[in-house]
This record gives sequence, C-alpha cells and structure tokens, in this order.
Amino acid sequence: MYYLSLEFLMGRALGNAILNLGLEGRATQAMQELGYRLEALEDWEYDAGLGNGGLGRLAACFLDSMATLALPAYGYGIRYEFGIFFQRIRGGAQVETPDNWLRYGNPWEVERPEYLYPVHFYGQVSSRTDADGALRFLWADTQVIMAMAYDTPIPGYRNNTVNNMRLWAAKSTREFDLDYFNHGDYERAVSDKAQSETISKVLYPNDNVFEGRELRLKQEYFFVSATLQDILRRFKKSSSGGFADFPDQVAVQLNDTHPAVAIPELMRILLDQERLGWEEAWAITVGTFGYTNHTILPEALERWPVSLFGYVLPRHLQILYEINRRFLEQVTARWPNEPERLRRMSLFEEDGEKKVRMAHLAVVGSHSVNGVSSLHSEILKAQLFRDFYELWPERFNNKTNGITPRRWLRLCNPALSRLISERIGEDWVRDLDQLRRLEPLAEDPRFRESWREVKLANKQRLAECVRSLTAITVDPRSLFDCQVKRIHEYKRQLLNLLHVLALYNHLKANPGAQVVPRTVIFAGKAAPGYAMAKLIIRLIHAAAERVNDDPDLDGRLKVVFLPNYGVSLAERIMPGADLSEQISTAGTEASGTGNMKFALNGALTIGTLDGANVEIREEVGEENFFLFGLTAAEVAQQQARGYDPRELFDSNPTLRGALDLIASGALSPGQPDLFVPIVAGLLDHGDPYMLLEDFDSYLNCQQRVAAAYRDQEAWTRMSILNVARMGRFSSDRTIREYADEIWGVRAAPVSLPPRKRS
Ligand code: 26Q
Repeated sequence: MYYLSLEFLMGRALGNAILNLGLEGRATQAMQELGYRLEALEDWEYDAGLGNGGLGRLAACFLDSMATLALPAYGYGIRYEFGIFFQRIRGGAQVETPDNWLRYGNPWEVERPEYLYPVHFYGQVSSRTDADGALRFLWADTQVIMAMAYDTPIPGYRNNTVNNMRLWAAKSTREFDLDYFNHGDYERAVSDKAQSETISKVLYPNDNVFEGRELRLKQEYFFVSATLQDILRRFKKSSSGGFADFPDQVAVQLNDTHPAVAIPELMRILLDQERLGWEEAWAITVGTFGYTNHTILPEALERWPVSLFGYVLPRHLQILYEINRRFLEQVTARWPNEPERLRRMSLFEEDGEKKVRMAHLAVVGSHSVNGVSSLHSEILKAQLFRDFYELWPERFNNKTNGITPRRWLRLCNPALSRLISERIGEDWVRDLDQLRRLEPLAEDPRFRESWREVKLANKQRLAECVRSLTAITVDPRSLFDCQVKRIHEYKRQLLNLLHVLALYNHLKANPGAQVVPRTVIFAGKAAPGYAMAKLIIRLIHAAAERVNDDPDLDGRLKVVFLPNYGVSLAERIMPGADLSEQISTAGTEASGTGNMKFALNGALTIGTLDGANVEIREEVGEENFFLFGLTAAEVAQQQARGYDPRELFDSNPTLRGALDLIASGALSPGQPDLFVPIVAGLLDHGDPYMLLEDFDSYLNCQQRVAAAYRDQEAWTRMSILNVARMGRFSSDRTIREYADEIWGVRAAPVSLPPRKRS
C-alpha cells in the first residue's frame, strides 16, 4: 500500500520513537544518569513541519497507525528543505521566517543515493506508426531532474514493525555528470544545479487555497514520477512478468488531488513504455488508485490552466484528452442529448480560461472516492460530485478521520495517561475502544477529584508556556477556552472574537458582574498571501491589548495568541484545554481533527453540526456537547434565499456593540481604519460564512458553557464521559476501514526471536 501525499506534518520523532519501541524507562534512566531530563533533550528537536495543517497531520497519524497495525505500507512525499514557515509576531502582526529545519542535520533520515530516478519536464511529443502498425508516442527534448530518496523509519507501537516514509529530494543531473563541470561553463553548471534543486526547496504554505504556480505543478509531478518508478521497480522485482495482477499487488491512495497526476503518469508508463493497450492500461489504473477528498471549498479545488499543464507535461495533457473523450462517450451513452451534463462533468472547464479539473480526473481514474466524515461524504454525493455519484454510486464511500492515540494522549498527556492506565490497564493505547471502561468511573467522586487534579496540573503547564511565549499571566483556575487551527474565514475565529468583545462590553457595563473567569487562547498560522487572515491575527492582538490590561476587568477575561502553532505546541495545548472551539460554518469543514485531539484530552466542545463534530456529538452524547448554529442544510437554504446581515446588525444591540468596538477604531489607536475591511466583509460583502446569523445562538451557548463550568462536579463528569467515548476516533479504526474496504491489504506481522539480555 502506498500513501501519496504532498504533506507529512510529523512533528518531533524522538519521544514517539522511544514510546513505540518501549524504551521509556531505559531512556529516562540513561538521561538521569547523565544529569539531564529526557524532556529537556526532546525540546531540542526541530518539528518536521512538512505540512500545513489537517491534511498533512492526518497523513502522519495514518503512518503511525499503518505501522502499528503491521500493514505493509509506505508513505511517499517530498523532502522539502523548508517546511511550514515560523510565525513570529511583531507589533501584533504575523511575520514569516524560513523553517530551516535541516540546518543541524536530520538524524532520523537515511540518504539512499542508490534510489535515484530521472524526472522529465517540458519538451515535445511526436508520434509515429511502428513496425506492427501501432501508433507510438515519443516525448522528447525534455529537461531532466533527478529524484533522490531519503528514508525515515516509522516504528509501530511495540510490534517489531518498522515501516518507511520515503521522501524525494531534487538533484541536478549535472551532479552526476562530472564532464559538465570539467568542460562546460562552470558558472552555468552551478546555476543549473541550483535551478533544478528548487523543486524540493519549499512547501507551499497555503491551507485550503489553490495557487496555480508552475513550480507547484512541477513538485506534484516530480514526486509522483519518482514514486511510480520506485513502485514499478518493486513490483517487477517480486512479480513474474505481466501487469494483470498489478491492482492486486499495489494499492495507491491519493491524499487529495495533489498527487492526481499519478493517474495519467501510470497510463503513460503502461502505454508508452510497457506497450499495453488502452483498455488494459485503464483497467489497471482505475483498479490501483483510491482518492480521498479533503475539501469542498471552491477556492481550494485544483484547476490547472490547460496552457500551463500542456507546457510542463505535454504527453500527460494528450492522455487527459483521451481519458476525457472516452469518459464523455460513456456519459453520452447513459444520458444521450444532455450537453449540459457533459459540460458539468468534463475533465476540462471550458468557460473562461480553459482548465483541468483535477478533482474530476481523480474521480474518473479511481475505483474509490471517499470523504473524511459522514457529513462531508454525504455532501460530496449530493453536491460536489453529484453527477459522478449518479454514474458510479459504488465508488463513493466514507472514512471518518481519526488521530493516533499514541501521540495525542499517551505521549502528550502523561499525567492523564497514568490515571487512566491505573484504572483500566494500558491496552487502550492500541485499542482505544477500551476507554469505555472509564464510563462508570465518572460517578466516582474520588476519581473525579483525581481527574480535576490532572487537568489543573496540565493547565499550570500550559499557563507556564503562555507566560514564556507571550509574557501574559493567566489564571489556571479560569476556563481555558481554546481555538487553535489555521486562520481561515470559514473557521470563524472572528465569531469567537465577537464573543470576547461582547463579554468585554458586558464587564465594562456591569463592573460587579459575577462571571466565570475565562482565558481565551488562539493560535494558528495565516497563509502569507491571505490578507484577511493576517488582519484577523492583528485584530486578536488588538483585542488582547485592550482586554488584558484593563483594571476594571480584574483578571476575569484574558485573551492570548500563542505564536507559531504546530504539532509540538498542540501537544502542550490539548492537555490543558477546558473548552474546544469547533465553530466553522456548517458544511465547510470537511472533518476537523483538532476537535478529536481536544476531546480525547478531556476538553468539552462548543461546536456546530459540521464535519466530524456531528459524529463526536453522537458518540459522547448530546448532553455532553455544546451545540449551536445553523445546520448545513439551513446554511444552504439561507444562502439560496439570500440573507441580510445588516438586519441582524440593526436588531441585535450586543452584536452591534461588539462590531462597533472594531469599526470605531477604538482597538487600533492611530490607525482608525485598520480593521474596516473586517467589518465591511460582514456588513457590506454579504457575510459569506454567516457569522452574524449564528452570533446569537453562539452567545447563548457560551452562557450555557459558563453555567456548566460553575458546577465542577458535573463538568468533570462530562469531561470523563467525553474521553471514555472517543474510541471511535482512533486513526487505527480509520486505517482498518481503509485497509479492509479500499486497499484489500492484510497485516504482515513481524515476529522476532526473544532478545537475549546483555
Ligand atoms: C493545493 C494546490 C496548490 C497549493 C496548495 C494546495 C493545498 C494545500 C493544502 C490545498 C489544500 C490543502 C489542505 C487541505 C486540508 O488540510 N484540508 C483539511 O483536511 C483535514 C484532514 O482530512 C480535515 O480534517 C479538514 O477539515 C480539512 O480542512
């Protein structure tokens, strides 16, 4: 099985390797003998930040689960020299600096110069009829770049399995051609080398936004081409000639459309190199690929200009035309005289600049298409891929996301893990459904007491982290209200902030109000080119400045923005959270996985019926989940009907008070217009994510949260029940479903002879 992804957001490897190999005791002791703490050593490791957010972290959780289930599986991707940028805050604004993570070397990778493949770009295609009368295509005059393998071990949890993640680095062909340096133009040789190596230089920092850069397309093809060459080499080594059983031996999962150029690439290899006929090649291709969709946001869908695609990959464009011709023929046979349907389903978008629709390519070229939560998969069938679902209902399925319980509970929350294991043993680490056995303990007052002590200690650790990163002091007894994720309008960090401002106004107007003290924690990166997201970061800082220093508030409200959110910071935040904010407009967040990390660490969720929130709520029970807002169906209805945010603004004084604080310039002294675009987005540009529509419901819900938090016994009971019922969201369960229902792959457990003690 091969998991192809442009992103792997691995975080640190040391603690995970020690845990999975069962070396915790010995490693801790060894460090102690040297006079160090193991955690202090762990803190020196750079995060491997080869991803943006959810999609990249999901790939990393999947690798852990595939190894733990002893599946014969490889991860394939790009060894970016620069991962996701570091975020610094200067004067309340995001500043990006490069993540030079390889600067001091990377002890986890093994260079494999023997796995080296040429990858071709540009050039021309010519055709001729060969001796046996068949039409052959020749792709010539190409530019060649070499892909070199770097391997990183992926240890399973205490099962003697170590899988492999193979990442490709671009190398100049010149490096392998000494003559060029000897006789050619030396300067030219050096600059050529630098040029070709830019392919694996940097991760594109967009999350859920498509950017049609030539270099990005080259990255996608570079890694797909090298990977398929490697897969074919391995297949040929172990098979006895012929490709008939290729789909039985090889399963390739496409992590979104980013590697979807693998579909025409496998066709090209089978047709032009292996000389198979179209029908046979196509059956093998469709039988090999599965496609996972991670977003329905139109601005995130990959649509490459045909001119660019044909310039970089001329032979692949020809193949796409032929795939499309045959596909539309099939559609026509089923629905004659429906030109509108053909237009909708074509791999090519024809209005305006002609574009390749990569999502359509992925659906047509795969035997399985899945969404990442139940709601999302239904939306795919009813909306984005409606026509395709009518044609091929059997291709569509759901695989609700999960997270690895090793990193996201056992490793990041040792205190809670210990408390859990004392009561139900340690099997939950590989069988998360075991957490159900905690349910009866929710009624045990002494267990609840211990549970609270653990949460408080974790909040103290988080408060310490807040102090060292921001110099803001927060009270560990206040309600820790957390929203940590990429900054995006659809995720509605602004809605959270409107609640903060409403609370602020309330406290200013009612100085003696008895409210539950809150610490509202934000963290997340904005794509460097996403002006509105960057402005939201500035607004959060402006609000923090205003709120935190106001003596009238008496410490009852604090706002914190933690810089440089990433895997390691998440590992600190999740264990210390009381409340998890999952407040995207219903129908926009495909799944979410941060929602799962919080709940697994005992936070309660305030959320909409979006993505996996729906299933989390079903599992933990509606009485243990704070629900608000429109449903996805209601959002669609409202949008069809057309709604007027001004009306809500005029009729809701609390809302008006909060928005006026932003619009008046009171939060940006000296720059009264700074935040005008934010208010305009809501009032003048139609509020596309319906913040104003959900505002009232959100505020009411936050009041229920505060009331619930006052009753600490009841709150603790809910927290325990949340954890006890999160078993379903282990990525082990997700991967078992992929393995059984899509890949047809079985475990290949490794048994070793008992080790001699030395
Ligand atoms: C594409 C082309 C060019 C440049 C960038 C991109 C690009 C990069 C990253 C497009 C999208 C992404 C990331 C998408 C993503 O992270 N989606 C998230 O996937 C999670 C795992 O399934 C879900 O839980 C989240 O709901 C979803 O937003």
